[in-house]
Amino acid sequence: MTINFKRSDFPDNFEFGAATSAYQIEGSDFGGCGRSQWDDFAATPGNVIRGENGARACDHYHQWANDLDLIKACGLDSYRFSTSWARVMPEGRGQVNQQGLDYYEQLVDGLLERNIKPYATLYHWELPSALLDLGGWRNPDIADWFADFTEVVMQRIGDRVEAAATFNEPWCIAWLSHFMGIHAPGVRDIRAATRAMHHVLVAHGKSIQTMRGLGMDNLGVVMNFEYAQAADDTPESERAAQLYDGIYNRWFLGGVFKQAYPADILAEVEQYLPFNYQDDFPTIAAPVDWLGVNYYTRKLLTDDGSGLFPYYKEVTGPLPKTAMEWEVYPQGLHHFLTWANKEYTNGLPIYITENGMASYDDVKDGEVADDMRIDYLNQHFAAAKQAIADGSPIKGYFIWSLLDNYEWSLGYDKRFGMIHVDFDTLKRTPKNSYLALQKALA
Ligand code: IFM
Repeated sequence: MTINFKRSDFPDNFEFGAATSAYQIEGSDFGGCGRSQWDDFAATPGNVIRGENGARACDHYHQWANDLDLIKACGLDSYRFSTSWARVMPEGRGQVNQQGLDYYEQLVDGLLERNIKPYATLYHWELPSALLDLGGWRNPDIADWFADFTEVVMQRIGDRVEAAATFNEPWCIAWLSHFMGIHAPGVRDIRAATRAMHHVLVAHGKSIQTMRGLGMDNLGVVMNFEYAQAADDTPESERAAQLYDGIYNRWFLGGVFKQAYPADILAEVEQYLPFNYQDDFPTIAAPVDWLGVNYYTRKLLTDDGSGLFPYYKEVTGPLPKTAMEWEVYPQGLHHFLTWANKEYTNGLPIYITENGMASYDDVKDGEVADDMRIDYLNQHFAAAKQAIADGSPIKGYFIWSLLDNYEWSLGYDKRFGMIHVDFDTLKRTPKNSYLALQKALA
């Protein structure tokens, strides 16, 4: 099976890239990295499959040069990585681990030497445990702690990154982790979730202001989106889909681009927000230069019968599914790329900062035949191409992920990489999707 798009199908200077995150690949046991909420969450029985953690992960901390060579050999233009707060500031505040900064500096320089553009994301979920002790995302002071972390990192690498994002997926940081309890810190509490939904945006704004103060530009934020559809035509299911959409897709965009939270969600959660939360909107809406869109799937929703907000539950859909049990629905990507531009970003550059799929790949005779991934990428690149034709300023596409890696509470089984990683030997084997992309980009 082949990749059926070419560079010339996309505008000049369109960035073809791959993405990863620190905790999922680096190995948190190395280089003076501090403990993070994910180390503690994984050490608590029942949270993560087989109690797996990111202590070694892909050992990228030691194998980064080889991994960057693989990015180069694929013909990619850019690489999206994240910086671990716990690696750079093991206690979250105060003392800086110089080894951690040296590590990110050599990574950025290694990319530039290979003519690959570095796209940095400051936070992809490894909150230092010491800050969780202080309430983590529930504590309003976290916005200033995060601004300090931003300054420490960007004073070192800010002059050399092509672009920087504050957060990866505020919905996951707040809702998935503080309402659903599926990700660290595993809290299930509406007040905690609502406060986290607000504080993460204040932290975003302060981080943007900090980077501007350092003279940086090309700054953005990476949000995730899921296409929400009613499972049937009852008003209850329509309401379920609307509320899912509001929490997932409209809350964070609303804060950053409209200085307002969506009225339907606010009506339910305003009581949990901090007093005078509106005063934070000018900070939250500090101007950004681009939006990152992470997209994977759609969800079908219906009423959960609980009588409690958010009143919804998911229903299994009929479409083909990936190993995550996520339906393949490329129309959703086209929707978000056009809708976000029209309703929120009004012509600002948009990057697809994550898209890809998990499968149960294995190596047979040196080959990993991941046809479904090639097909998935063909369908989603076609959706992006259509969004460009429809007038959206889509500037690049980062495939999730470069390497098989730690899929959080699902451990190491769900393989998202274009490169297979044997988690015993750490051997890397480019899958057929990598080889097909290499050919298409040549
Ligand atoms: O692996 C994650 C990543 O950390 C954030 N976005 C979704 C990916 C797949 O679940």
